[in-house]
Amino acid sequence: MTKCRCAKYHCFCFFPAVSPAHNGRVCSTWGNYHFKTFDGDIFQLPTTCNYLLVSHCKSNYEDFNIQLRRTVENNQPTLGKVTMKLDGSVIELTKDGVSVNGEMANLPLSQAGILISESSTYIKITSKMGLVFQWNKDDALLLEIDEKYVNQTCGLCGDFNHIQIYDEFIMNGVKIEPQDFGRNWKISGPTETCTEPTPSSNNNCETYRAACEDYLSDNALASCNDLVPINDFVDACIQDMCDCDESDDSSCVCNTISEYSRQCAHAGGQPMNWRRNDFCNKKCPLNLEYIECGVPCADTCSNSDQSALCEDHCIDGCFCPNGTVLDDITQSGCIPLQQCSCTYNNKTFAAGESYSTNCQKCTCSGGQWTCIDLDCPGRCSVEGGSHITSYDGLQFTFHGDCTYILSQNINSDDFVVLGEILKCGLSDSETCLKSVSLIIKGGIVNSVLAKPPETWY
Ligand SMILES: [Ca+2]
Repeated sequence: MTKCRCAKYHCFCFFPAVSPAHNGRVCSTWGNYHFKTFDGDIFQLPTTCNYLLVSHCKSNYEDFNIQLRRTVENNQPTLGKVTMKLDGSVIELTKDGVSVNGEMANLPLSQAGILISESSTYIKITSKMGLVFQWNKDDALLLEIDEKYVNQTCGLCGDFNHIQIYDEFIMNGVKIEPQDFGRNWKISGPTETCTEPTPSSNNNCETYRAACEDYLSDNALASCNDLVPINDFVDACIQDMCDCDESDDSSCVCNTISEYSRQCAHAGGQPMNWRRNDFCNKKCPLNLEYIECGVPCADTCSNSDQSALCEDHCIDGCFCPNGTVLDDITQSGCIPLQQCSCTYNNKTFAAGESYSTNCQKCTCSGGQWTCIDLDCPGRCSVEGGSHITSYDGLQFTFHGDCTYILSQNINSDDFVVLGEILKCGLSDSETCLKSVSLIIKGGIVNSVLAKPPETWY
């Protein structure tokens, strides 16, 4: 998505960097028990058992190990629990929240090389080892790993050797069915009960092919069709419609089209809004809009240039309409930047309001303070012959025995104030300000014998 800001006669547009295609490093699972391996195979594994999604298995040290389990809620499969071991930390994700090493985490959280953040749509976990995990808090998760792990992974995401089918669904020349492939990566406790996959018995699924092809080659996804072939997603869509218990079959294909749209973004594409009011509609709070391809680093009142610096590819979620930013100060939804409030000393000021300090007056404009300098008298003092307070309020004691510059203009000879601080008692710690001289433009205009008082301002 391109964002433009326009002045009277010209516009300045931001083109968020589109990262190059990296589908080959992405493993995902979504909706009706669908999985896509790093190497691009798409298969279905309808089970609620615990599975190894991916681990770093061909090395002495296991950098990561991710397990997941589906549950069925309201007759729909969803991701119930994901457990990740990332370089020594244990992260558990459920719909109740995220825990790290057994403690519930407040997001965003950054520790031990792991950053966990949350947007309107996704919980995102980034590990400096080269792993990015995103979960849509519902049915879909997506994992992207660095090329350095090529041919070093095990689990339902496959071996990441960049060769489809081998050695996932053909091993040593023998064809392997998805449920047998899945069984290799099942990790379930001895006492647990979970449903096992059974091959689909429905034979009339092909009747849905035309509808699925239509959904996936919708005009809004036209730019994606060249980047991500629809064939495998058509097959997943057919399974979705075939298994659908809803009165309206089309409501069962939303997750697969969402996944196609995400894969398109990972391939460097920009899916347009394919959802309609009566088809896979998603609601957003306040006046945010659901957009298929929005800049993930959204501009806000307190940080209005984030999107221009964003290097991540677009994601789906709730975003502010063009020309507005998210009001993260008074939480009023999306507003034009010019209407943004500002904060100072934990107080909120509306656009146009101002505050003044001794030396400046600041006015809230577009979420930022615009300040002008005011004439402000500075004051320093020497008291009791040795107690000095600087212009900035620093107090110290100084026992001198000479003439000192008390203050002068650094860059010009506009003025110099000299003070003669001398011993005036029996001990070294008794000093008096004997005289003060004010020199303006190089000439002594006043020389004062300071007795009494022994105080000068
Ligand atoms: Ca492979």
